[in-house]
Parts: sequence; structure tokens; C-alpha cells
Amino acid sequence: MESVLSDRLRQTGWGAAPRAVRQVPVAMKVVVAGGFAVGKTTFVGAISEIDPLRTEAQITVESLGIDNAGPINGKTGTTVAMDFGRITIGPDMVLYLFGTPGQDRFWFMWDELARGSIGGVVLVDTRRLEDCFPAVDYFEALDVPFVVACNLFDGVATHHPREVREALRVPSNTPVVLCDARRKSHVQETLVLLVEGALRKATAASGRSAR
Ligand SMILES: Nc1nc2c(ncn2[C@@H]2O[C@H](COP(=O)(O)OP(=O)(O)OP(=O)(O)O)[C@@H](O)[C@H]2O)c(=O)[nH]1
Ligand SMILES: [Mg+2]
Repeated sequence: MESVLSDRLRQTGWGAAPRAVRQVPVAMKVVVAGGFAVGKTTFVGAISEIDPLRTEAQITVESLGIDNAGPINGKTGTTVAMDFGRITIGPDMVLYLFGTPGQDRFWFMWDELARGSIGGVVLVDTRRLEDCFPAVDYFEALDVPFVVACNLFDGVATHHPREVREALRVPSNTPVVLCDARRKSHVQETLVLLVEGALRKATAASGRSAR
């Protein structure tokens, strides 16, 4: 993560900025959101360098007809509070990942998890696109950068990212990418895009306040 991220930041010219202008927080918090069973816990677990903290509860028969995991069979647990993971990016930079619970009855947790975050990842199961609308709306309302990551269930892209972008009508500066949440390299690339977006936004804001 460290080398990929620092290489990419150099390409964007970020490394050339004077330290005083960078205002990079020592700890960056990222929220991983999306609908029920879109792979949020899997995403955090694929990259966290510590054993991720998970708050999974057993799915019971009472939730049948309430929690719709769509075509995903065999899901036995669901996040009821959050997932937590950590990635060290450099000697003075750490990324903390917070995965949200996916079921709408736990949405009250989102504000707590999002407080102080640099932005978010919206994981999407393109077979249930509408399930990600609340997460997209949430980050747009917060006005923080986010990346839409279409989870490649069964390694298959059912829709082109361009189609997903059109369907979600996300702003043109919001990346829409394909991402297998089980693969560390995919998760890493998604997070690099998010951090780049957050840094661009911070640079633009510091430029405005300097004027
Ligand atoms: N084939 C495939 N399966 C995946 C992928 N990502 C997640 N899964 C599976 O999909 C199921 C749901 O994944 P989770 O990571 O629990 O999803 P979640 O979004 O955290 O679910 P909730 O917390 O209940 O909302 C699990 O059985 C995963 O093993 C993927 O990229 N491909
Ligand atoms: Mg989960």
C-alpha cells in the first residue's frame, strides 16, 4: 500500500507540494458503505493489516423477508455495528477503515462512523443497484469524496462502470470502478483513488482559503 500510494501521489504532483500546504492528517478515516451483503466486511478484511474487528451477528429465520441478500446464498452473519481495519501507508500516515452495517435499521450508526472521515467507498452489487442509493445520497449530502466500487461477485462484471455511473448519476469527478472485494490489489486501487480525491479536495480548499 505504501509504495503504490506514494507513487500515485507523486504522479498527481502531491509530493511536490510544500508540507505546510499538504495538511495531510496523520490518521485518515475511510467509511466503507453500501447496501446489505454487498461485501463491506469482505472489503475491509481483504486489506487490513490487523485482524479486523467485526461485529457480526448470526442471521436468523426472523430476518427472512426483511434482509435481502439477493442472489447471495449461504450468508450466515451480518454486521450490526461496524467493521474496523487499519492500513499503514507510511511512517506518519495510517488509514483506518470503518465498514458500516448494511441493514437500514442500523443506519443510525452511519453518522458516528462518518464523523471526521476523509470520504467513503460505496460498494455496489450491480444485481441490486438500488440498494446503494442511500449510501451515494449520504456521501453526496456530506459533500465528501467517494468512490463507487462495483463488487465483482463470482468474478463477473454484470455492468460496465459507465452504465453504473449513468444509473447513479454520480458527479463526473467521482470514480466508478470494478472491484473484487476479496482481492487486496483491487481494494488497494480503490482506496488509492479515494485518497487521491480527498487530497485533491484538500488542496483546492487550502488554495481557496489562501486567496
Ligand atoms: N463471489 C464473491 N463473493 C463475495 C465477494 N465479496 C463478498 N462476497 C461474499 O458475499 C457475502 C457477503 O459479504 P459481506 O462481506 O459479509 O457483506 P457485507 O456488506 O459486510 O454484509 P452486511 O454487513 O450483512 O451488510 C459473503 O458470503 C462473502 O463471502 C466477491 O467479491 N465475490
Ligand atoms: Mg458486514
